[in-house]
Amino acid sequence: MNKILVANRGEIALRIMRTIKKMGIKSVAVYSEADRNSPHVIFADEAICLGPATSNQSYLNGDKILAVCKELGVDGIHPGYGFLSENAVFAQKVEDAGITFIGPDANAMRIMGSKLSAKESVKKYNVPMVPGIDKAVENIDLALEIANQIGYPVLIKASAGGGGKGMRIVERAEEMKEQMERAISEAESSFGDGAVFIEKYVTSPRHIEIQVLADKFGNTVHLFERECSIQRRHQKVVEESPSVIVSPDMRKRMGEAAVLVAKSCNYTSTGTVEFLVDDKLNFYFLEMNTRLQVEHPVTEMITGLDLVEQQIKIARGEKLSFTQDDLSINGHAVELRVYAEDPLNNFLPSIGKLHKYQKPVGDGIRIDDGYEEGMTIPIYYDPMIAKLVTHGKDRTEAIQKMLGAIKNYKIEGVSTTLPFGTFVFEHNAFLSGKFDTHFVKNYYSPELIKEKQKANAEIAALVAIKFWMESEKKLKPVEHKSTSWKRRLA
Ligand code: MV4
Repeated sequence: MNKILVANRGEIALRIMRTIKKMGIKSVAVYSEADRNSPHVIFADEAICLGPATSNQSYLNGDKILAVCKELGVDGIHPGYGFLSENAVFAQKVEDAGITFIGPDANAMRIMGSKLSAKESVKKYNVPMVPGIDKAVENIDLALEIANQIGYPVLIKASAGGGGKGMRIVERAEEMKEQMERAISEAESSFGDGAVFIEKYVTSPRHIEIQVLADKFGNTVHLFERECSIQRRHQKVVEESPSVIVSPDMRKRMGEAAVLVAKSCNYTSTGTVEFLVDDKLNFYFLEMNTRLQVEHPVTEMITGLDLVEQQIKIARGEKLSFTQDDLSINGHAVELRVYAEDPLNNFLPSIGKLHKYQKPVGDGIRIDDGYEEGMTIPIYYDPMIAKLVTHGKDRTEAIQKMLGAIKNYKIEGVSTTLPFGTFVFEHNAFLSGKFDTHFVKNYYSPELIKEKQKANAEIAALVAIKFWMESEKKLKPVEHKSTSWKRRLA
């Protein structure tokens, strides 16, 4: 592979190109009119404008991207995350054009892209799944029968769904009809696929996922877990590895289950197998994400591997150079997603110019970002500014480094989730490890940050007064002199 096009923008495009450069391969950036001056465009060896800012006219325009590849002699495409990364039709077109798609093949993407076909694929293996039905349900009577068998509450899920869309909790039989109809119509309008199924609702789960890596020779390993329970509205905010609740034995069992999920669809490249974990530490396979994920840096920090480098090596037909037994966890890593959102105002997007943008530096601090001081956060895309990742010898050290790094991260011009990060990393539930996917809903209110900012402002005022009084003392001799000087004049 001599030239790779990165079909993405922002921090992930830049992060992928850094590895491409490190491997001595040429990089091609594509960009929209809104991203003309972005770091990923400047960093690339070549860059082509795809069109107007809206994603449909730029980063989602697969045919235009393929035309660019032909023109520039590109032989590999890295899709990053989001945009075209999990589009099986695009992956197939790329392969048909004789270009290497740096990711799994279209067939694995198709199977895992539908939750029902994912369940079907995994069924033959001994992978625990949430009690429920693995077929599309349309009939209310059948739905009621299933719910009676597994017991309320149940959850109706869209097969094509993602991000909780089309998901409905049903507490009692009387609610079934209405919730089924809503779920089906929401699935229909959001995904063009009205297929829904029913599962037992796990009320306070943790979200723990396993990173897998598979080459084209049937070698599949896992790179341990990431704890991703701290999220709001299905948007992850904090991730860490390892998870405090996962014992070596549980890690081994979850890892083996994840490898089986990958093998069930002949998976290649990096992928993530998501599990729900209940309060008794039972884990259940949820779905598989067939892309490089946003939170992959925490896994890189604890394994020492470069996941993009691994993806490229696998794509060009190399065997994994290590086995499961060669892998181990080194220390602990935590990640905070820094969004241009206002945690004091319901996390509303806070678009605008980065008047000040100064990053913390230090041992064990990694920042993946795609902006520089003076740049404007465009309204057209995800409002994530950066990922702040810290690594320490243990969890306490990683968290301490994170709190210090947040303090030294100076962003002005837009509101960010940095103060929310401080809230999480200082919170007792987080520190003790006793939290689940309801953390934000259960513990967070903007008042808690406001009160703290007020207290900090009061401390700052007191410190200022103290300094003022001290400087007054020091000034006194000067005053005295000036008085005598005046007296002398007189
Ligand atoms: C669940 C669940 C409880 N029980 N399934 C949400 C998005 C989708 N990927 C899966 N999700 C869930 N599935 C059963 N049977 C709770 C959630 C869920 C959730 C999962 C992971 C991370 C955050 C979440 C927030 C709310 C609900």
